[in-house]
Amino acid sequence: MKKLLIATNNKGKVIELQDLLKELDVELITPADINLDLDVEEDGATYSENAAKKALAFAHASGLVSLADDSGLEVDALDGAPGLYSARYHPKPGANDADRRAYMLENLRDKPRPWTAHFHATIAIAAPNKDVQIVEGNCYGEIIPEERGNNGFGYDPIFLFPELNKTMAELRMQKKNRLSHRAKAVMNALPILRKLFGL
Ligand code: ITT
Repeated sequence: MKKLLIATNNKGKVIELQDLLKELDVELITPADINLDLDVEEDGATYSENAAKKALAFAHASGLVSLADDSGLEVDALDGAPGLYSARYHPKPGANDADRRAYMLENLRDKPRPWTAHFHATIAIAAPNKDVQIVEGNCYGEIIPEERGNNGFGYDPIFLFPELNKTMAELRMQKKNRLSHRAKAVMNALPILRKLFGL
């Protein structure tokens, strides 16, 4: 059976990627499935560098074709921050998603609205004896000052799709998985994966 490792330690991403990749006729493996505990230092200057580094590290450690996602939220009023540093956007070590959302809102408080923003995802696919392949996706909306919804993860409760008047956290996963930055990146990744696996 053909196997693809979902090379992330973020549980929210794992759930979404399992759903987004389910139409592909391969067995989806998570790091937990193979007891792989790997923490890759994200010291690249770009999403692509970080995504490639993660995909390669997981591919080497597992011997499996590996798909990694490096993503972030870019807020125009914060000059594109936190961007590449979205997972680490808080001065306090050990901060969680809720702390990061509160910190973002604190930093935006005195800025004029709307606080336009977009999510970005870069996906890297690493396979033995092949160059790493990179694809991307974006999705556009705005940050709102109060949290809404319980679905998803990360910044979802404060990221609004104005045309739907719903936050990312108010959407069912199936809907998020039609609109999100990650969904768009996976759409671009599917032809590459089909070719790699000979499907
Ligand atoms: P891995 O590196 O193990 O994949 P990570 O959480 O460290 O997990 P990133 O370095 O790519 O992943 O950080 C991306 C951060 O951007 C993530 O932790 C969230 O804070 C935010 N983010 C990315 N996609 C998101 C989404 O769909 N919804 C909400 N927040 C998201």
